[in-house]
Amino acid sequence: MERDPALSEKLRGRAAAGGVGRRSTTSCPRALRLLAGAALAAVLLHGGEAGAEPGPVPRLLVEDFEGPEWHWEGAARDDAQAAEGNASARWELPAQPTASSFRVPEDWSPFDNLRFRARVRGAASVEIHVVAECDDPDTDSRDYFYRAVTLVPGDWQSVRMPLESFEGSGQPLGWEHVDRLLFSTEWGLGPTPTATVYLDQVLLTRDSLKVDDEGWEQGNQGAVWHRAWKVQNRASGSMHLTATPEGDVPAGLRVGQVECPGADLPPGQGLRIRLPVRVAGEPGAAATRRALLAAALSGDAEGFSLIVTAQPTQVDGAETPAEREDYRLPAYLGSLYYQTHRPEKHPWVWFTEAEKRRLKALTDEPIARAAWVENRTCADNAVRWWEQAREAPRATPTFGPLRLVDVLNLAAVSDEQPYTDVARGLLLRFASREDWVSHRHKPRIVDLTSATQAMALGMGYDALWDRITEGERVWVRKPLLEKAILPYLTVLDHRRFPTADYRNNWCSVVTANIGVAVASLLGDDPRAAVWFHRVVREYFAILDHLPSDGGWSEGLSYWEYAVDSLLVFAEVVRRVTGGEVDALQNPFWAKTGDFVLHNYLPPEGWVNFCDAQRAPSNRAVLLKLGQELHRPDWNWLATRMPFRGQPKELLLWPENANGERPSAGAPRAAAFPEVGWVSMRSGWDDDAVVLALRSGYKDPHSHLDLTRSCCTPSARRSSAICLSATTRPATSARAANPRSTGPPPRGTTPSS
Ligand SMILES: [Ca+2]
Ligand SMILES: [Ca+2]
Repeated sequence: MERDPALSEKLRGRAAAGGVGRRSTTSCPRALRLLAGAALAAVLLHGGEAGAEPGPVPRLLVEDFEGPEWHWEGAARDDAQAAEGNASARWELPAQPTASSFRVPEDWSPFDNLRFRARVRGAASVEIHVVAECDDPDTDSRDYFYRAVTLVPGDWQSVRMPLESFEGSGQPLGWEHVDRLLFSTEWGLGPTPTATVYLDQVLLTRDSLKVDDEGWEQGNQGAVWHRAWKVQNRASGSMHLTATPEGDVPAGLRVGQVECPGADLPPGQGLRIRLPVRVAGEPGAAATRRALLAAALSGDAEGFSLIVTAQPTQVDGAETPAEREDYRLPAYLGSLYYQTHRPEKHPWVWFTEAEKRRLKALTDEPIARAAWVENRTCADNAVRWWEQAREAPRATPTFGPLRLVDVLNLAAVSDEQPYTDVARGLLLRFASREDWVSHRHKPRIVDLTSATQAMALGMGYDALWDRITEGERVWVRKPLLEKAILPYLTVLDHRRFPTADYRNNWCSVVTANIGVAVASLLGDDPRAAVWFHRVVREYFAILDHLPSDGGWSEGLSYWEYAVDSLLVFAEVVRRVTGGEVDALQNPFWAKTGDFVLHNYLPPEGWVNFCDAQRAPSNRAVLLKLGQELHRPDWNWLATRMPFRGQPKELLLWPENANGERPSAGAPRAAAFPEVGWVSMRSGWDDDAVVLALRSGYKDPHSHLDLTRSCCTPSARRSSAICLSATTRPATSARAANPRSTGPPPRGTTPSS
């Protein structure tokens, strides 16, 4: 490989004092997230079950509570109440915490929904878990899918639960092997009210319609856009469709008449539903752009949907009344901003010409030297692997996908053609990986590993777009969609973990990394603007739910892991929108660097109430925050941290990284009340004494013991006393989080 000797000198060689640390042998996944437009987001409730007669849609009766032989534990047959037939199950709360049966159909996989009827006699709503056990006898505990649902007092209600909205716990064998059905008030749902719950008519059903969101298409007249969906009839009979708008249209946008061919849709046939949307102003005008931006950032933009109603066409002589089905198709109208504002050509996020100049300038920064040396080492290891594996098409890389970013960095600053060639080869190899989700995180369908892979591939796809053929682009896009973006959107649709668990590092890492991948597809896929809009909204929801005091309950290590990903995506959003959307204006950023600063134990130690042995070590995070928030004391801290991070840090490295030690008059104490954490110090010199206290909610990454104090081993001269106390977790914090009702997610360490 031909090399520029001067550059090589800068990028390799011996580390400067305090420079090169050891790179961990495990790669540190950074997740990405994307949103997909699974349109069947909502759990729709409506009455009028048609009974046990086979209707036009495949369905299977699980239980009608009519049979002579009773096999339910925890519930009794009731002949006075019935939603269908003559009997139901009577479940007395709180005396019987669960009602369950082993006599259920085994294979649920052909169906989309579990449905049942329920009636609550009592003063308050009852929150229950519905659990489908599919136990693997080779694992110690029971393995199952579960989901919470709230039943309200009053008349019989119908509950429809999409099977894809269920979370897995343990290693469930799959929907083909269900062996038990439970209704339960246990697993962290809070106090169970006194109530009688009647259950009846438990069914497995299939959706008649398959709905695919097709995103945005531009109309003939330039100013008109169409939101489009494709709908297919999977039922055995014809369906009559109508589409009705529901909800408010964001200010500045106008919607026209829904185009939904009203004719009967024969079985197996599909049609497109289109919603014309235009901006109420001059296309391209500044006011129009502002209106679109406001729609993208306003919560109102989420309110508008189409309700598609499918009515089976009555068959002559049929005795069973045809049953109507409703489908909610969220329009996400605010996404029009990203559709009309997408960049013109690749690369538009990373490794643009301006970005290459920044990276090249960074090779002269002494403080970045260790990162470059590490980058060169990692990239050259990848090149060596590639040279051996090039002729073995089935060989998949023995290292993590972030190595692709290392190679791209080198390609950007060195102009050495082999790095570009190897990056292209790695991009295609990583795309062909069979499993994107780590084995130990299954049955999750998105995890830190898959999101990190999506981010790296998204960066590579954007950077190498004009170096690969359209066939190769499809080769990358397809798994990127099917193995990362669409699963993430399914999880987001149903608010499954990690989405909405805002203070868990998974939520930040997965959302931000999927977002990077989606950004790379803007302009290449008509759905990407919708996905990007949804990721950005989830991203801002995360920022709004993080502690306003800047603390992080999971401690410094997870703070760094999550904040790194959040910062990278903030930069992506800036670049995609030309700076019009700037997440760094969010108040979360104003104080969060202080969380690290005030827990610094000079010269190289940290106050530690959590698993945080290696952290913090990513200097770029603090440097970026210091520059953006005008905090030279954060920059100063960054320069004192040993480099143990990833070369990926270089993506965030700011141009001006000058730091200043906190002045003598600077605050020497900081409180982070939302995470129950206080740190005080005698000063900012290396012989400072630090006293830190922690109390309150104990999350899975904390290490607190009641009434026990611990001394963090002092690094050389300074010393710290850390005191902690625990309290029971707040009930509300658990009740708000369906994930915490099952076992905690496994493998949440940053080095997964
Ligand atoms: Ca019944
Ligand atoms: Ca088991």
